This record gives sequence, C-alpha cells and structure tokens, in this order.
Amino acid sequence: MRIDILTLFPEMFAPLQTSIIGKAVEKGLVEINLINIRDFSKNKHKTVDDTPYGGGNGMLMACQPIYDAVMSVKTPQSTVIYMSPKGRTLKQEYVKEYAQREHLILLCGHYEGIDERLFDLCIDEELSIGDYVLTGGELPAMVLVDCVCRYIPKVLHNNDSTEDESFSSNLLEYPQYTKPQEFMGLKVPDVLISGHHANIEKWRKEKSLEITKKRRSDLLK
Ligand code: 21W
Repeated sequence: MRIDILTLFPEMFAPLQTSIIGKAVEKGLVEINLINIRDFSKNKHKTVDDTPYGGGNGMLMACQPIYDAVMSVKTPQSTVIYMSPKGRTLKQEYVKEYAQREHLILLCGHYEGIDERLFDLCIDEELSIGDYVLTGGELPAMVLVDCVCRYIPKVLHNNDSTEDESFSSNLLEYPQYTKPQEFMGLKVPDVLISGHHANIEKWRKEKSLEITKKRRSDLLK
C-alpha cells in the first residue's frame, strides 16, 4: 500500500518513523510519502491561505495549492480522504476497507478549513476521528495510518488483527497480568496460574463480557 500525506506541517509526522509503523516502512510493507502543500503555492510569498468570502474569523486554505498537490499524486487507483470534523466518524469497519485500497491520499486541513470547491474537484470522502476539536487534520491522519497499517499483511507479528474478528470482536479486553505473581500484596488470579486452558479461556470470556456490560453496553447490541 502507498499512503501520501498532504500537509502544511510534515515535521509533525516524525512519530511514524518509530515503532511498528516505522518497521513496516523499513520493510517496504507500506510506502508513506509526506508532501508539503506549501511547495505547490504559485504566489511570491508561498502563501496557502486566504480570507473567507462573506467575511468572518480566520483563514481558509485556498484552492490552487491543494488542487495541484492532490493532482501531483492522484491516479485512478487513489482514494482522496480529507481529514475533517464534518466527516463520517472513523470506525474499525472502515479501517478494514481502507486497508484494501491500493493508494490513500490523506489531506490534512489547518486554519478554518478548505475552499468548498475542492470537494467537487479532487476529494472522494471526508473523515473525522471523533467528536472533539483539534487544531488540524495531522493527528487524525496519523491515527488513520496507524490503524490501517495493522491490517497490512506482516505488519503485526502475532495475528492480533484477525483476532479482532473472532469472539473478542466488540468486547472490551479481559484483565491481564505478568510477573511477579504477587506485587504490593496483590495476587494474580489463581485460574491464570492453574495451567488449565479451558478454564482460563472461560474466565477471560466472562471477564470481557462483564467489563463490556459495565462500561460499554452499547457494544453488546
Ligand atoms: C476544527 C478545523 C474545527 C475547523 C465554520 C467556519 C480533522 C478533526 C480535524 C478544525 C473547525 C478531525 C468553523 C476530529 C477534529 C480538524 C481542525 C471548524 C469552526 N466552522 N477529527 N468556522 N476532530 N480539526 N471551525 O478536529 O481538522 S479530522
């Protein structure tokens, strides 16, 4: 898979070079390109924003630099996603779909948004990551890259992603413990030390159900 990220702040994406995603890029499992929208500005001062027609506070990202930046990478195989508070809210179901695409182009907005005409010209969909207000689309784009990459074959070592689809799907995680057996007077539950795999599995399912009922009963519907 190839992911092109269009942003005014490419340096914000340094974390993608670390950890599991960094490894995936190194191994060539995913190609991530950062494109600075400002490089496409055709005016003298390399500006990318302008005041909104009709008045009002703040600045908008203008058509020309974004249009040219998108067109420099867009092919018939591309899906252009504008990270936007007005988009549909990201769900795991969408993550799996995005992971099947050949080429994602993620457009990160800043300021008050982008010129509306860009939606008709070069944007396929709008995507939010949740109901809270951020300062721009960069963190949302990183969230999307992170969760999509988990579904690219060989990115995860164990098969955590396929495990999502088994019984555990739509349930919160059961409690987990590692060594030592006792810490500050608190003991690991006996069943986990018993070595009785059927009992352990039963206990985990029960605990998952219990915590899901308590905290996220909406997931059980
Ligand atoms: C926040 C931009 C609010 C614009 C009309 C005129 C991308 C985001 C963002 C941001 C406004 C995502 C207004 C969850 C997010 C993002 C920056 C609107 C008021 N309306 N997912 N002026 N949350 N946020 N400004 O904030 O770009 S995906």
